[in-house]
Amino acid sequence: MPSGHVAVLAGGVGAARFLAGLLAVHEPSGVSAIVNVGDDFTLHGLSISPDLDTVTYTLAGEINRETGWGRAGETWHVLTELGRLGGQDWFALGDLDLALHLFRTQRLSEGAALSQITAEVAQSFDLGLELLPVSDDPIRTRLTPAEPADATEIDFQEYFVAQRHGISIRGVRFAGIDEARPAPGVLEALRDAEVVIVAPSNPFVSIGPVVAVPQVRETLQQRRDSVVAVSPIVGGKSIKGPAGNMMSELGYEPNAAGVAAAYADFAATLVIDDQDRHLAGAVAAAGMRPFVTDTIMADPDRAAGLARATLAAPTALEQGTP
Ligand code: FO1
Repeated sequence: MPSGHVAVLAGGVGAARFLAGLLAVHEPSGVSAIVNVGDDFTLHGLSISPDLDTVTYTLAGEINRETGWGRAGETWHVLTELGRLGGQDWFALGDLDLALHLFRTQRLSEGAALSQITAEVAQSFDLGLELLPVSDDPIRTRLTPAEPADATEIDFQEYFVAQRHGISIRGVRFAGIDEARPAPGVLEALRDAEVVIVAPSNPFVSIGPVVAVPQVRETLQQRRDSVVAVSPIVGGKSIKGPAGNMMSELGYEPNAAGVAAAYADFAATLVIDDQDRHLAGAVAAAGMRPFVTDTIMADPDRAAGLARATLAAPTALEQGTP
């Protein structure tokens, strides 16, 4: 199993659980997590970075385990009062969580970069790993509803939270992506890591914005053989969130073979679940080497097992072990 540096491309809940497993089997100082910022938005004048915060709270042991986002032991005084006033309470910001948004917003107004603020927050929670937003520049995921035919784009959180990802979509765009630069440390981590892992996150709206940042995809393509992805789709469904439906809507097969088609140009190996063993041939036909194991992270031990298997996958495949 690789003992050198590991870089992980990450979205929200699934990636956070995977990273927690990875830190149980690998030295935290040898891990760089490169996190999606396409879900970021501004509400109540506050800068909110849901995926960075989900990773932070999960690794700090402070995550709300039922929702997978927000703080454990949270209180909701501000949100309740906001609702009473007739304010915007559709996006649930708890009292403890609000403190982080106040801190981030204030530091941004002072001119600090998101990567700097993220490092300060990670340090305050004693996370141990290098936590990086993929970019300090604003990237905003925007989706076009499938209906009506003249529907205009909506913001990611409008789709995900306000509409409960209950509508079909026909397009995804990352506003700001052409001007976005990789945050300091991102390309270095991607070039220098012994292995790059694509965490089990939504290929289109979590990993999509990360690999769309200029130079990121190209950097991965140059070292494709040591890039390993974990399929977030098991048995034709996403473990959490809308990835399965979104794949069909965007013209991909809603299974591990569809994930392989989305990643094959920059990742050589795809870790798929035992339940999807029958798809190994289709994954290979889509251009990735399948590695079959248990990918369900129902508890910390299984998340650690998945991290260990993922790290070992490229070598195991080269040595011919299934
Ligand atoms: N997701 C929801 O479904 N409803 C919410 O009210 C909500 C609030 C929220 C607050 C802070 C935070 O960091 C995340 C929050 N999320 C909420 C999750 C978040 O919108 C999504 O999980 C991600 O953007 C998708 O990865």
